[in-house]
Amino acid sequence: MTEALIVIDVQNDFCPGGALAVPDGDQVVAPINAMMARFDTVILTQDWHPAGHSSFASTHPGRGPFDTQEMPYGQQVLWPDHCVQDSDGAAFHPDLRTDGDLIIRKGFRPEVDSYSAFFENDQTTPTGLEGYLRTRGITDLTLVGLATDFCVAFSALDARRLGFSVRVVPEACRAIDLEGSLEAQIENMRQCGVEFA
Ligand code: VGL
Ligand code: ZN
Repeated sequence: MTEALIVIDVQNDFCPGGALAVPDGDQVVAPINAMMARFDTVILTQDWHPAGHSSFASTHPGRGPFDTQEMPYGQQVLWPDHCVQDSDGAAFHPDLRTDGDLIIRKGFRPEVDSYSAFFENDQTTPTGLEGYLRTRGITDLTLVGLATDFCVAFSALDARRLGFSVRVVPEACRAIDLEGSLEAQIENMRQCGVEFA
């Protein structure tokens, strides 16, 4: 009862054919569905951007996807338009089980991106997930989904900072891997006490 499974952003736009496709992103669906049966508490997150979001390269004239942009809150990678609210791309993968307890949407404020399920990229605005977990007595988190080196890693690192015990299951995650970001984030997570299994 003190454990939760957190399923990060298993949405069409992060799967093959999607706007920000993660290589083999759809391969996480079967292992995640199987894991869901073993947890009392299952939480899903959904990247949920308004059109013209500040994380979209198309919003910044002269900039392209995967460029880096200085924002008031720090460096931000610019992405292709993805997970636009109510679009097919923002929908969960059609084979993913979505009968979890809570769905957290994130990245809906036009001016701030949100990789983590806990805090927006300004690292101060909470999503409310911490309160949900604490009020239910949950202390141990298992994280799976997309992408390992962005939304999964940021969520895992915030969870450790907040004092949760955190496990990431590589078999049920896939990475974008921009300029070595996968290796760097795995090392980061290890140093912060994230377990892998
Ligand atoms: C993600 C980039 C932009 C993710 C979301 O889910 O990892 N990455 N938005
Ligand atoms: Zn996004």
